[in-house]
Amino acid sequence: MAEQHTMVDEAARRALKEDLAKFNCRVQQPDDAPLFTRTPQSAMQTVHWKWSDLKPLLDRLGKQLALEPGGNRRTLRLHNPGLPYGTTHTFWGSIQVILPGEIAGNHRHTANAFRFIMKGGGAMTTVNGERYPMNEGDLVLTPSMMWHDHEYHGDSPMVWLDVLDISLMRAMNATFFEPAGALQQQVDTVPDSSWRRYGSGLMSPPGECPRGSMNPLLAYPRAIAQAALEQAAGLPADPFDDVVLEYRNPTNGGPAMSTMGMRLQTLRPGVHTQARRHTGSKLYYVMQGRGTTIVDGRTYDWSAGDFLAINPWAWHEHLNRSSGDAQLFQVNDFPAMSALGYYFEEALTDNGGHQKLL
Ligand code: GTQ
Ligand code: FE2
Repeated sequence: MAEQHTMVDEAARRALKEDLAKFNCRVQQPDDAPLFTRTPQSAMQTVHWKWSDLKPLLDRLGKQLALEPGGNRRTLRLHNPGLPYGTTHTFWGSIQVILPGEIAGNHRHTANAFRFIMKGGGAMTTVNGERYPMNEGDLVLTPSMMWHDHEYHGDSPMVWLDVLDISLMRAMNATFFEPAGALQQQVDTVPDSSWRRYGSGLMSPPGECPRGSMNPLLAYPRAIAQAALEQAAGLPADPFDDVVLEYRNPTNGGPAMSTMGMRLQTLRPGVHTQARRHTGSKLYYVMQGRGTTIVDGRTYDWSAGDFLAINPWAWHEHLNRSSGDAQLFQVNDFPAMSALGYYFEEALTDNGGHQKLL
C-alpha cells in the first residue's frame, strides 16, 4: 500500500514538472538529490602539496612568466582537484613569485587578502597608503577594498603565500575589482601607522575609536608572533593542537579578518593530538619540522614548506615526528562560518565516541 502510494506520488511529481516550469516553479523530483545530508558532504578533497614539488615549479614560473604591465601578479595557485576553482570551497591559496626590481601594481577588490611570507624578505607592500616590509614569517593584511601594491628590490626571487576569499566572494556574487590609474600609491607620511598605533597588542593611543568591528591593524610581524607562541607554551597543552594562537584584532579580540582565521601553532616533539572534525575548511603551511597528519584514516607525512588542505567535517589529528618543535601556520574560514552560525566541531573520544564541542 505504502509502495503504491509512493509510485502515485512519483508519477504526480513528474507530471507536474513541465507545468510548474512555465511559472518558474518546481517540486522535488524523484531523482533529485535529497534536500539535506545528515552531515556535511564536500566535493573538496584533502590535498598535500610538497615543497620538493613546488620549489622547481616556482623557479620555472619566475623564469618563464612575465609580470604583465599594469600590475598583474605571478602566482602559483594551490588548486583543489575536487573543485572548479580554489584551494578550498571558500578561499584560494597561491604562492606569489616576485623578482628583483618588480612592482605588482596598485588595485583593489572585494576579496579579503593576506600575505604570509614563506621565504626570504625585503619586499614592501603598501595598503591604503601604509607601507610594510615583508620578511619571512610576517603576516600582512589587505582587507576588502583596500588599495594595494607590492615592490621588491632584493637580489633573488621572493615567494609568499597569498590567501584570498575569492570563492566565498563569488558565491555571494559580490565581485568588484578596480585597477588604479597609477602603478603605485602615494605612501603616507607615517608609512606604518596601524602598526605604530595598535601593533603592541597591549596598548594604543587614548581617545581613538577604531571603526566598529573592523581591524585597524595591518601587520603582524614574526618576532611578536613567535614571542607570543613561546609564552603560550607555558599553558596547559591544547588536546587538538598542542600550542596554538589566533591572530586577533587587538581592539576587540575578534579574528584578524572578518572571513578568514589565521593561526600559528607549535607541535612539540612526541606530540600526538586528539582527533577532531569541524565544519569549514583550512590550509596548513609547514614552517618548520616534520610530522604526520591523519585525515579520515589517511596519513600525510609533511615537512617544512609543504601545504595541506583539509576538507569540511574530516577527522584529523597531528603527530610531530621531528626531534625539535614543528611549527604550522594555518588559514581557515571559521570567522565566516561562525558569523553565519554554521561553525560546529566534534572531538573523537578515547572510546571512539563523538563529543560535540561547538
Ligand atoms: O597580490 O594583490 O594571489 O590581487 C591573487 C590576486 C594576489 C595581490 C593573488 C591578487 C593578489
Ligand atoms: Fe590584489
